[in-house]
Amino acid sequence: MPLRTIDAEPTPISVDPARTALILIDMQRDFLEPGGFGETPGNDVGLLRVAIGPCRALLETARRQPMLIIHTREGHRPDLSDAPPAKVSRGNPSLRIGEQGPMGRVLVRGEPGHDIIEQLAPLPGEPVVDKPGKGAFHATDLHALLHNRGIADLILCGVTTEVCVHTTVREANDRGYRCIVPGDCCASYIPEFHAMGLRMIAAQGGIFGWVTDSARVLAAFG
Ligand code: TIU
Repeated sequence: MPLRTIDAEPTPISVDPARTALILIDMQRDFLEPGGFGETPGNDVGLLRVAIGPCRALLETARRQPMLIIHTREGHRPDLSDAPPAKVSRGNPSLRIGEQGPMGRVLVRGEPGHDIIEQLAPLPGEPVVDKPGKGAFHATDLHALLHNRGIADLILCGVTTEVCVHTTVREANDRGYRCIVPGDCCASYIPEFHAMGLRMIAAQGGIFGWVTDSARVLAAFG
């Protein structure tokens, strides 16, 4: 495939679409809609909705490319056997993981809150990786899926910037993938962490990867 050059910080980056994966991280009702896990510590979940439109634009463009598209979901088995007690017991949330909320049991697989929001619903053939942690590589088969398709570069979108997106970028960087993060396709409950999280990725000559935005990715694939 001809290479596509995406303008980015700290430098432009050229990618082969057939060796690139778009990974949409945890765009789930539990994080983006009221009554889910994201709201339980007192967060304003409305702050994350700005990422939906840009993610959708990238998803539609990626679907026209020979590009692997992967969706992830954070959540636990119904018996919570894969939920570390330290994760379940931390803080003073309005509902704990596994407790019943308006979208079913909080952060539990198979519950309505665990679903990906309808605007970004996976199509048949787009793998969905269920992950028990923040990073999408921890305790999942993501690395195998990428390796089997010869993927070298990742475009990472989703929520939240400094938690699951950042952890996944760090995991991917240590595994040798080049990570490209369109900042407007990510969002956080804590806006200054979003801004700093993006700066951390591109600092020091791109210590974890490249930062761009949806318009510059669309221009490269247009
Ligand atoms: N997906 C993800 O980022 N999980 C979190 O728990 N994020 C928070 O910011 N809480």
